[in-house]
Amino acid sequence: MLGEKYYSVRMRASQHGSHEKGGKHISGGERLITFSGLNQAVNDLLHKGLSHSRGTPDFMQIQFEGINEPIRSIHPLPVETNEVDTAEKGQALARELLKKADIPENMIDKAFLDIAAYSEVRGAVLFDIRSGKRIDDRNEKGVRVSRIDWPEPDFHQWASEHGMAANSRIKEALAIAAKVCEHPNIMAELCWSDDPDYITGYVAGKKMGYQRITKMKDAGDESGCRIFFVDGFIDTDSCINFLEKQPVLIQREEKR
Ligand code: PML
Ligand code: MG
Repeated sequence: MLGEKYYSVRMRASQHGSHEKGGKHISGGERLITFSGLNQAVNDLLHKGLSHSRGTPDFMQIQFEGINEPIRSIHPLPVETNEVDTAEKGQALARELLKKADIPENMIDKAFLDIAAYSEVRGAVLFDIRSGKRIDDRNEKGVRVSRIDWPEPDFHQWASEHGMAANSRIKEALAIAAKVCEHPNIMAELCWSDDPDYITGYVAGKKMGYQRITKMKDAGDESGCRIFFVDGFIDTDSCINFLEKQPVLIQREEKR
């Protein structure tokens, strides 16, 4: 499978003009696929951008490019679902989980204070747990985890083994979290959706895996969050390069 040529396909959609012209971000998506899958991938991404609860786009860009770099295969993280009935309890649990991932408590407080300011960022924010500052210089674009996919048959098999819904939202979030946690200097990820009708979020870390939290915000709220907590001695450019450029396919661990 990995001997074939692969293509990275990326989509972004916005409303009231392109992102560059100040349009509202509606949707984005990533695929990594062989030539025979391009047609389907482009159609899937078109559908994703056109049928979004954040609104109808009037700008969309879908592009693909051939990948020459070797593809790395990464296993999905173990998953747990934590049920909570209020956003306050969800946020409190997320803080506890970040503490377990060795993020200092004062840095967790600082990150949560800054979340409102980060909510306009389309991609992720790199948050340095030593200085308490954002260290990517990407402004409202943020860091976009790209060149990533989880081939459908393997994902479906994994989902049925784990009693999880086999939907593309969960697949994409798990794939991003697995790639992010693969980086040696990223200690944890905190994420919830900017879609008004999706309130489940997660904290992910190398040891704790992918910890879903069923309520991170109230329904109707269009502000999301994706923060990568990084160790301050990081080479920021090489970390961003890994997240954006290293091709990765997720593959479940075969049961023995
Ligand atoms: C998103 O939709 O942008 C992120 C969704 C994160 C949670 C997915 C899940 O595990 O249900
Ligand atoms: Mg979204």
